[in-house]
Order: sequence, then C-alpha cells, then structure tokens
Amino acid sequence: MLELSGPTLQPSRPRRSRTGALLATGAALAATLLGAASGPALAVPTAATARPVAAAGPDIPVANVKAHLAQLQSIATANGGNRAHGRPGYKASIDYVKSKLDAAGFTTTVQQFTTGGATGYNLVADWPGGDADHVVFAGAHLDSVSAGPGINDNGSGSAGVLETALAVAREGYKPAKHLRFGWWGAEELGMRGSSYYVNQLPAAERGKIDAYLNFDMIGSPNPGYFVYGYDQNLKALFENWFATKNIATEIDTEGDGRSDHAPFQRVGIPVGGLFSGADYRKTAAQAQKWGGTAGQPFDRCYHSSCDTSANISDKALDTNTDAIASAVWTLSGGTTNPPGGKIFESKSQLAIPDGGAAVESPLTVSGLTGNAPSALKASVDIKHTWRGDLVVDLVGPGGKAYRLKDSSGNDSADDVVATYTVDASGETANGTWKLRVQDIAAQDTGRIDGWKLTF
Ligand code: DTR
Ligand code: CA
Ligand code: ZN
Ligand code: ZN
Repeated sequence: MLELSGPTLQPSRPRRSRTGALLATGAALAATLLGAASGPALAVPTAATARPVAAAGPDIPVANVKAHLAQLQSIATANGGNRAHGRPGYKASIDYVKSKLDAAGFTTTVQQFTTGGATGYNLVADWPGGDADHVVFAGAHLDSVSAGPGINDNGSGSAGVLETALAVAREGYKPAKHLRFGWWGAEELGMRGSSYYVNQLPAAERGKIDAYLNFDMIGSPNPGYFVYGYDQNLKALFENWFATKNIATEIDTEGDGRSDHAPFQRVGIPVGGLFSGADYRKTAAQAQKWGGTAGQPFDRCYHSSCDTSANISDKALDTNTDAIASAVWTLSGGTTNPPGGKIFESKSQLAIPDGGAAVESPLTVSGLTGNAPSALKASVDIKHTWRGDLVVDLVGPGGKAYRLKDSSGNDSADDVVATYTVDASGETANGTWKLRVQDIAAQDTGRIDGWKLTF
C-alpha cells in the first residue's frame, strides 16, 4: 500500500471489495458525520433576507495607535527632534501616514500650501464608496511645535484618526455616507493648513460635509475628557458614548477657535471633537471624577521638548480613539451583514489525485463587510470511495487552514456530504476561500462535486 507523508499517515489496511463496501446514502452519511458539525443534516439555509443592522464602531487596539506614535517619535528623533511645519520631520510624518493609507486602499491627496515662508502639506484620504453628497470627515493636525516631537500635541489625534481609518479598511466597512480623513499642516502657526483646505474647497463641496470631527490632543498624561460643544448633535453623540463607558465629560471651553475645527465652523459646517487638555491645571473636582493629579496641568509637556512618546496616557488614548471609531461608524450609517444570511457556492467538479497531492477548490466571497462569523458553515459534497482516505480543510482568505475532516483509515464508507461549523471570526469575510482535499492513501478515488459557505 503506497502511503504518502501528509497530514497523518494511515496504517496499511486490508483491501476491500470496491463494490462490497456498505454504501450509505448521502443523507444518512451526513447524519453520521454531522456529529462533527452542528445543524440539520444537509439542511441548506435559505438565503434569508439579510437584515442590515446598524454597525457599531470596532474596538481599536491601542497598541496599534501607540505603534504610530512610536513611528512619529522616531521621525522626530531622526529629524532634529521635531515634526514642525517647514522642517523635514513634518514631511516625513506626512509620508508615513500616507504610506499606511495607500497600502490600505484609500484614495489619498497631498495638498501643498505656503505659509511662514515654507511649504506646508495637508493629507486628505477618501475611503471609496458611500454617498458622495454626504461626507463624514475626521481630522487632526500632524505638525508639532519646533520645540519638540509633539507626540501628544498632536501625534495622539493624528494616530487615533489614522488607526480609525485603517480599521475601516481592515473591517471592509461599507459606510452609507462617504468617509474622509484629514491630517493638517501648520496648525501651530494658526490653523494655516486646515484654513487653506477649507478656503480652497468650493462652496458646493463644503455643503456636502455633514460633520467635521477634530481631534487635537487626545492622550494627555493627566487627562480630562472634554467634548466640543459647538454642534448639539455631535456633542450628544460623544457625551452619550462616554456615558456608556461611565466616563463623565465636560464641554471644552479652552479650545474655542484654537484648533482645526475653527475653519470648518466658520463656513457653517457642523463640528465636533474631543480634547484631553493642555497646559491648564486639573481642578480637585476634575481629579475626583477623572483621577489623575489636581493642581497639575493636563499635559505638563505641552509645546515642550518632553512631549515625547512617554507623554501619553494609554487609557485616554485608547478611550478617545474608540470614541472616534464609534462616531465615524455611527455618523456614516453603515451596516454589516448579519450572520446566517448569505450563501456562496461552487459547483465546480475537481478530481482528487489518488494517494496524491492536495487539491483546492476556490470560492470567491464578496459584498460582505467585516469578518467572517464565529459559526461559519461549510457544506461539502465529495464523492469518493473509502472516505477514510480523505483529509478535508477549509482555507480562509488569509491562508489559515481550518480542519474539517481528518483521515480515518478504517472508515470504509463512501462520500463526504456534510456541513461543518468553524470559527472563522479571525478572517475577513470577503476574499478567496478554498476547500482543500487530499487523498492520502492509494487505490480509492473520487472528486469534489461542489461546496458552499453560509455566512
Ligand atoms: N490649539 C492646540 C491645542 C489646544 C486645543 N484646545 C486648546 C485649549 C487650550 C490650550 C491649547 C489647546 C495646539 O496647541 O495644537
Ligand atoms: Ca481600544
Ligand atoms: Zn499645539
Ligand atoms: Zn494641537
């Protein structure tokens, strides 16, 4: 008996009559096999109408946000200690953020302008799709002061907005409204970059922006939780989110006109945003509700050389970034497909080499959002004598193999017609899935007749 090295080597088995094997019907076999899976034998769920559900924002891993801050710190360190307008560290910061967005599939635009005798750069990134007449816009200034690396002011806001944008791509999110993200230059000179952007924007385009959300200092080491109070709906959106986290908020009264929301507000665009505090001192009452140190500034390194990657409250950064994601998802009105509604099927036949290499039957999944469900159903129809020869795997778009069936040398029954349930929540739903089958023992042969996935 020729055995191949493979998933598991089968002990030699006595030859059996090819016609003498007990042939069970597919349904009875599936009933037998479904001990390995859940759900009724061969029950193929009807394609229930997918009921869109409001998509809540994902939790943004703060480690990802801090990784961006580490990059911005490295950039400042390599460029004279800052990322200020007109200095090489700023352009390097723009290049970093742009590279991440380009790789994630955003349409990016770098807008040049001149101020203070130097060239400045704005970076605007559009997520393809959504209603172009209704734009949800989130932004942050990317420049620092020349005195330091500007990790809290405003690497924190820039990184929080960046990671939210990357999460949109990672989740394959399909917003109803169009999503746009911006990183502004020369804010420290007086909102020069964002002012240039708004001034250059035709009135018709300004009218399409339903909301501009600004994030300037969201990781202050002695943090407060301040919400912009200019637009009542956007204020309430953030206040309600923080209330679900049992975090009391205050209205930001320090920042009036002091960041990049101001140019948008001046032309009548609804603005909102978050702020964790700068050089003002935390009161005893604020320390009572937020923790931290009363009598000390929210950020003692504001506009100083010590505004480094050590000058960050991870908790404030994490909480505020999750708030950004929630606001972006909520305002853009996207949906995700509920599990159990969408079926993708391959009816292609594929011969399985006898005692040979594994074969793979591909199946393209598209039009879904987010990740696959934790109870993804894979239904297979494999005609093959002596099914004990077969090893069957589901391979996700990311390349991970999920074992559906091991070889079982003495299992002399024919055919594998079964539905398996796998936790594929680590995979994106969209992409090319594969059914991988290997016959690891010579003599008995067969083919894949078809297979399907139910999300
Ligand atoms: N203008 C921002 C920081 C900032 C935003 N709101 C306030 C209020 C009080 C002091 C500073 C700020 C900057 O310096 O980049
Ligand atoms: Ca988080
Ligand atoms: Zn500043
Ligand atoms: Zn700032």
